Amino acid sequence: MEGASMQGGTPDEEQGRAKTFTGTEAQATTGEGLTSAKLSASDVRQICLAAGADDAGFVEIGRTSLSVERHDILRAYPRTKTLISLCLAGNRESLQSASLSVADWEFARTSDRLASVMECVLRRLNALGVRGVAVPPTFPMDMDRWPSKPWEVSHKRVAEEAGLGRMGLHRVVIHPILGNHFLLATLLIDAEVDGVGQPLAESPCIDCKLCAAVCPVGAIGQDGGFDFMSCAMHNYHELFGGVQEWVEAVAASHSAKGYRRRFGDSETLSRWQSLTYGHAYRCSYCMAVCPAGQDTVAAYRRDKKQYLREVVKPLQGKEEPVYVIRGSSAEKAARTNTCKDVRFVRNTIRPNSVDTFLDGTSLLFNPEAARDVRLKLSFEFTGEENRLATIDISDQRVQVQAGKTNEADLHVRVDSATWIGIVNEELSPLRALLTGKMKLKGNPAHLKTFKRCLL
Ligand code: B12
Repeated sequence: MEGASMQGGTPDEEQGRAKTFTGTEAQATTGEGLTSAKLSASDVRQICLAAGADDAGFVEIGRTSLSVERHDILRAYPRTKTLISLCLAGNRESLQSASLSVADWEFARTSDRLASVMECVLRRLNALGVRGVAVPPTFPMDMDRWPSKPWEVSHKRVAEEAGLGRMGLHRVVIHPILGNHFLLATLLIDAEVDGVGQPLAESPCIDCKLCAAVCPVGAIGQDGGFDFMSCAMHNYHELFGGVQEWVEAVAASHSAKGYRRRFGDSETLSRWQSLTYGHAYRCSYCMAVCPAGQDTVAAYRRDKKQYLREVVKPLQGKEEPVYVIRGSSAEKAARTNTCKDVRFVRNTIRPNSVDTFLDGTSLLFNPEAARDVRLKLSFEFTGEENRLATIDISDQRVQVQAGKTNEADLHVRVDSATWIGIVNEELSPLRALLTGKMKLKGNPAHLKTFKRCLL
């Protein structure tokens, strides 16, 4: 198919080939959608910029690198042919502020503005006969899918594929000009776009490692690893990282005094505020300090000491609670900064099936607890989910593989629902053994060791 411009361009082609619409012609087609025509990337980009976006890029639905996303994208909008990645900058200085309320308010306002941009772009495309949907920038997500990934589309992946930027060491997307102080969103539309983007050849990350240095829970590895749990437990403390624990603690408290032993007044009020005024992140320091991108890097390079003094030190020196799981690498990192008040939380990301248990094991693995552990477990799950799996722990790493092995330290044959009950501490392993729901070959103490290696 040939490309076509919305501003006139080539005349109509023979049936089945690309058709060119002027605004007026296209308006007449709004009900049906403009599924057989290609839009010009520069025209759609102009629409996005006019609607207020700072940049926009396009990816076709068939892109191989989107294969992990495709099922969810098509679930959200089955007629998707193109993904439009939109990026909207927040006010950099607000996002760098050591005041959580200033930074959080900026995130909330930027997210609202982004929603308006998406609405505006969709309306203009609708007028041209193009239909589509807007995927929320942040929340709401589809919590019915919890504990599997609840977000519909990974805006970072789409932005990278559209050529808007690349994820830096901190896994936040950096735009070569705007830096990283922006939010992303994705529109799914039913028309093809002529001139899709391609990933940038070079990363705008300047490898300064300030993001790793400022992270209060050590979630950003110097080698590019990212510790999802450490970040989520602290940063998302008022969100899915901590809300379940809070509700369960309220339910388990026998008195106001008992509740107050767990939660300070400021923590209760912080939750009220987050529930009332929109979710509050507890941290975005990695994004705050990132000097990459043409708009910011000059100031950093001009005077690194001043940049550190003005942008990095206020965040490192801020006295605040930092939420960590006891015995985790996050606790170890948080304790290196005496300005931070280490507060303990429990992991409440609980698997609800063998599949989510196996998928989640690497995220919930605690390398700190796995020092000196070398253990291979072979699982045969029976009942509702029939699965074979091998979990191998060595050198403070975990590997989960499909299939059994004869060389395991412990062989576990267990009813799948019973296993999930055991993992979530709702069923006793002893009872499972006595009732024959679980059978072990090898030293049963290995089960305890394995459990200890998970957060
Ligand atoms: C999940 C999520 C988080 C998680 C995980 C972060 C991450 N690195 O993926 C947590 C809670 C830690 C988080 C924190 C933050 N986030 Co966030 N987050 C998302 C979300 C919903 C999806 C991210 C994603 O695509 N992950 C998957 C892949 C692509 O990323 P990854 O780095 O390779 O994956 C890691 C984890 O996600 C995890 N993981 C991978 N798959 C799965 C599956 C499941 C089930 C789980 C639980 C985890 C998990 O393991 C990976 C390696 O450790 C997006 C919104 C969206 N719908 O896209 C916003 C988004 C990425 N977040 C954003 C922001 C701004 C933040 C914060 C600064 C906090 C804040 N104020 O909002 C911090 C920054 C932390 C950081 N350094 O990444 C922005 C980033 C904008 C940009 N310029 O890139 C986004 C795009 C929201 C938006 N609309 O703009 N976030």
